[in-house]
Amino acid sequence: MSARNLALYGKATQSDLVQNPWSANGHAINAIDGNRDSNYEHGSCTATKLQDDPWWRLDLLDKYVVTSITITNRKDCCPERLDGAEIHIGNSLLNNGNNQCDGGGRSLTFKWNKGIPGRYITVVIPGSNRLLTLCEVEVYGYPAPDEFLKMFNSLFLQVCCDLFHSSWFFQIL
Ligand SMILES: [Ca+2]
Repeated sequence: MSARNLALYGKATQSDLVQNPWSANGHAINAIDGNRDSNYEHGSCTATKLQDDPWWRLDLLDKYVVTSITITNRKDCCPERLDGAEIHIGNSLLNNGNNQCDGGGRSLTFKWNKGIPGRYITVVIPGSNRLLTLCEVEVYGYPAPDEFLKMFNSLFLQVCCDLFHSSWFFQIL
């Protein structure tokens, strides 16, 4: 099947933006506008205010088999904010380290051979006084057959900064 970015057809929300002084540029939909521009001031990235456990969530509006996800981090400043972010992919809504890492603005992709059934993609940074920024989230997959939904549970990933290599990676939680 041809790859289609399902995120473009979904709905995005986030925990809060109101008290972010640059809120005009940080709406949740900016991570699914089809644009990886990683300069926050260009208006294609999201940002929550500083808060406990900030989150961003995508509702694909139907159940899909998700075969890959690509996230793009901010480049013009502070890419380290994303370190430790957890990504949950699944069919239910669940409740939702601070080091230096170079490599802002890069796009990070995780692929699954068999795919994960999912309607909701939630990104959360656990911890107090954190700020979540995403410049783009792309989700690829195809409509889920009924039998597939019984075979697998949801999946948790974590975005990590490898300080030794100054690089980013996903790990499965
Ligand atoms: Ca964007």
